[in-house]
Amino acid sequence: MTESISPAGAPELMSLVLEASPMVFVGGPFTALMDPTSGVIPDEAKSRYVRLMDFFAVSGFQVENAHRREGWGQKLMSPEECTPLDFDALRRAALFVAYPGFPISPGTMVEIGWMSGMGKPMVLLVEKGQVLPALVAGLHVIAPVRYIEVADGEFDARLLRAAVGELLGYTEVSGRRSGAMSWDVSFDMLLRARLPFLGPDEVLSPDADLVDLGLDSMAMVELLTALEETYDVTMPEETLNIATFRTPASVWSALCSALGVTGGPC
Ligand code: 5HM
Repeated sequence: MTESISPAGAPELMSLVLEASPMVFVGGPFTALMDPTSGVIPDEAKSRYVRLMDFFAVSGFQVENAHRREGWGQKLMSPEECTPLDFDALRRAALFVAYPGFPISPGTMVEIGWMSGMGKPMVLLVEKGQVLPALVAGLHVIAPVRYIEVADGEFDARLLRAAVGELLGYTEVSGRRSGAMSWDVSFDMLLRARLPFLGPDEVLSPDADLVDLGLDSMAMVELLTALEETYDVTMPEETLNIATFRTPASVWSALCSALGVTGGPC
């Protein structure tokens, strides 16, 4: 007998899920992108940041970004306002992802310095052919940094996912973190972000009880939407029940069936 999933009735649990989600701060050039007449960041540049933020939001991260906070230039803050806000956000962030800027963004350099000083992970999206300042190019020797090449700011989602997975300790194929089952890093990220009672260093076993780990009905619906968006798939009606969401293995196998992958790890 299967119970259907309803998002209703769990708003307080929703805030628990949100609190448990890791936060990513998205940085990059600001001043140099502002139109000199209007003071606003043009749509093309804005859409790159939005795509990057959407990538993380769909993976279950909370996303902070100063460009959006400051209305893309329309609500520009003073240096005394934005500096402590950014510093505080980076202190809380699990991850910093930024375009160093091409040409280099002075503010982003400061943020990179703060983050590496705190020993926290970051991904830098470096324009193809760009030569980074020496202390940024050499940062990976002293801090957890991954560099990803981009073309006109466009990033490869697979590379970014793999870099984030490495930095935050998720694994592309299981074994190290996910027990005996092979699932990919997106799945790991999407699921973990919704398990408030699973510690960041704990192994996510394929037969773990997801409800015990904090997956409530609201989070199940969110997870379903995130899986469908990330894997570009529609989960069949018959899989939308509590049994599917009982363990990582059952969710993964429903996803594999929806993707049409059978006979071995998907
Ligand atoms: O120097 P530049 O403006 O490119 O610095 C960009 C970085 O500084 C962004 O990552 C953003 O987080 C921060 N910043 C901010 O928060 C920069 C400005 C500059 O006007 C701002 N708020 N107003």
